[in-house]
Amino acid sequence: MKEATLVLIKPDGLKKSLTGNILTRLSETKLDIIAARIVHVSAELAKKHYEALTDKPFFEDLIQYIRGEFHEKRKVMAMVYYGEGAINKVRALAGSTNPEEADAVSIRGQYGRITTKGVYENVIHASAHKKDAEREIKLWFQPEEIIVDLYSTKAGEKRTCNEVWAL
Ligand code: IDP
Ligand code: MG
Repeated sequence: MKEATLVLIKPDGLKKSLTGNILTRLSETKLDIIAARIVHVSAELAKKHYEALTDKPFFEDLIQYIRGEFHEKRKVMAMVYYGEGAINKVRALAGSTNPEEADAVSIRGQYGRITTKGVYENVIHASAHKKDAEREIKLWFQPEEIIVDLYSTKAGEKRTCNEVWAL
């Protein structure tokens, strides 16, 4: 069955000019990109995204990291990949959470590092399972930004593109 997964190129990936390399690696999966945007990450979005890790000792650093506070690039590239086994395919290519333990040819193994402060700068995020993927995609994207109707929406809630722009 086709499924969707959220991929983020984290601020270290953007600062290191790795966007092209990461997209090329991800294209090995033959999955489709069905949504993409560059996001300035608010504290609220960062905390919601990582809400399961609130109690971890590294949580505050993690929020600063994903918001780009350790890098000049205060932005993240968010994408939705879609296709058969998308979640596991992207996780496998991403590699282990700890970049020093990640397979050397995985994306995190190739490009990640642990800073002297102990932050895992592991270059990308990839949803871990279906429930997480749905929760995360709904956090980072509006329905009209995704070209496949993944999840049901409230009736009449779809907006047209030009509504908010001044003429
Ligand atoms: P995942 O990104 O591989 O799904 P999670 O356990 O969900 O891993 O953790 C989210 C993010 O928090 C990681 O990608 C990494 O940036 C950071 N992180 C996880 N564990 C540690 C740790 O032990 N020390 C420092 N940072 C960590
Ligand atoms: Mg996770």
